[in-house]
Amino acid sequence: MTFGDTIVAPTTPYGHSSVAIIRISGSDAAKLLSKLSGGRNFSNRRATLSSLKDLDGNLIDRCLVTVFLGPGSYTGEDVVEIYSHGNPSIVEAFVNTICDLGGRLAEPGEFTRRSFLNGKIDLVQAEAVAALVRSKSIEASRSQQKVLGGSLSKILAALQSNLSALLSRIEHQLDISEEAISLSEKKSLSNLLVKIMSTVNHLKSTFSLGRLLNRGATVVIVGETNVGKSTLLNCLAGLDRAIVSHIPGTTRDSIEVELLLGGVPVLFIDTAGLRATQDVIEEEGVRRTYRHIKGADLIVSLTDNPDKKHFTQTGKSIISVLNKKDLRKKKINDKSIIHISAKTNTGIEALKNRIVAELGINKISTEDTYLSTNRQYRAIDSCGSALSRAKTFFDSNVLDVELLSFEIRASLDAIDTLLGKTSPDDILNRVFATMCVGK
Ligand SMILES: Nc1nc2c(ncn2[C@@H]2O[C@H](COP(=O)(O)OP(=O)(O)OP(=O)(O)O)[C@@H](O)[C@H]2O)c(=O)[nH]1
Ligand SMILES: [Mg+2]
Repeated sequence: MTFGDTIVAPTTPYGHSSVAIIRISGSDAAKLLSKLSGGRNFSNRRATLSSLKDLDGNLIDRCLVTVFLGPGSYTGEDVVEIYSHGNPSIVEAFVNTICDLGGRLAEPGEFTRRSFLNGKIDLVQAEAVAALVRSKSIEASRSQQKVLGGSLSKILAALQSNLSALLSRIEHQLDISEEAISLSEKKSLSNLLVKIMSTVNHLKSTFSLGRLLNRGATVVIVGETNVGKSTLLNCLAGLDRAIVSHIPGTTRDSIEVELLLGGVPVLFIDTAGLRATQDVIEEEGVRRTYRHIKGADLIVSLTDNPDKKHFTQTGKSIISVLNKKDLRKKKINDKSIIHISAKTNTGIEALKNRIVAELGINKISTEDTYLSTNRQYRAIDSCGSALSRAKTFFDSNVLDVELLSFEIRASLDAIDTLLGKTSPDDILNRVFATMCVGK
């Protein structure tokens, strides 16, 4: 399949670098290269040093070029990659000349979109390409590599095959007669449905870890003024990020630092200390603290005195931490509280371990396959809902085979949407628009 026009875009970011890559894809890609190189022939998949010139015959760059003939290319069409010197003027001259010769500047994600439309990858693999480029840790990128390699597609294909087998057995019953369904067949169909439901439920449950790995988590440090929140943030970050002082109410604006814990980007937010105040700026700071608490995945509640109460809020995970251990001689035997000294860097590893456990980061394995986008989660959720409705038919006295068949079809449709087989254009646009130009 080809899309009529030939697209071009730099695939490397704008700026000065040792090498920049310009990618061309489409039926005219090889022809355009031939014009740039003065009619030279290029072998498939062989990097060739070549002098490439503009329409006036002026040299743009002497650089490597590789041709990937379709369908064995990224997009499935003829693709040319030019590895030029990494200078924006050179890149611009290439893109302009190629457009003058009949190419068109690619839209964001258009190369990957062509790959999808040519059946080289499905939609979950296309999403993995976008996530791979955005991932903030090697663990997250490994996990997306697995999906790009087809791990999620394989699970979905097995699910489709089991659902299709179930559907054909149900429709066979429809062909015979509704009353004719035997008890043993009913039981066998119900068992198969339950088995499929457990796969779907498991897949659905992977989203929380997939989201954590790919999007990260937010930890908010909360407590009264002067307990050492900013000192703790600096200690965790290993740098002098927030102002620390003995004056209560030092921090007003929230201060954020992102750290990688077990491959997960964790955003730590140091907040204004909680207290009643007449100072309007500090009051705004406290308001912001409560706003951050609302959006937090986890709260680190800090005090500096064992007699003071910890911050509590229902519906939020909270780790209680007692700071300034260096100032206390008496040992405190409360195991539910983590004792630290942010000033002397004591107990910080234990606190990090607790944060890792509380967020579930220690449950992440790059061997596992996770759902990682809202779109994937919603599709699997609607597949599971259709199957749950189907299950209620088995639980009733009279099995309505027609309605049962309708729900199984609905669950299959949800998987088709997930793989992009029946996804409307606006969904495709949303998936590919998140990518960079040149991807
Ligand atoms: N001895 C000791 N002092 C600490 C420790 N942690 C913080 N401090 C001191 O406590 C004071 C307050 O520290 P901050 O980190 O500014 O406290 P805060 O909770 O951010 O205070 P606000 O911004 O006012 O809400 C400073 O003088 C710190 O040096 C600790 O572990 N041991
Ligand atoms: Mg502070």
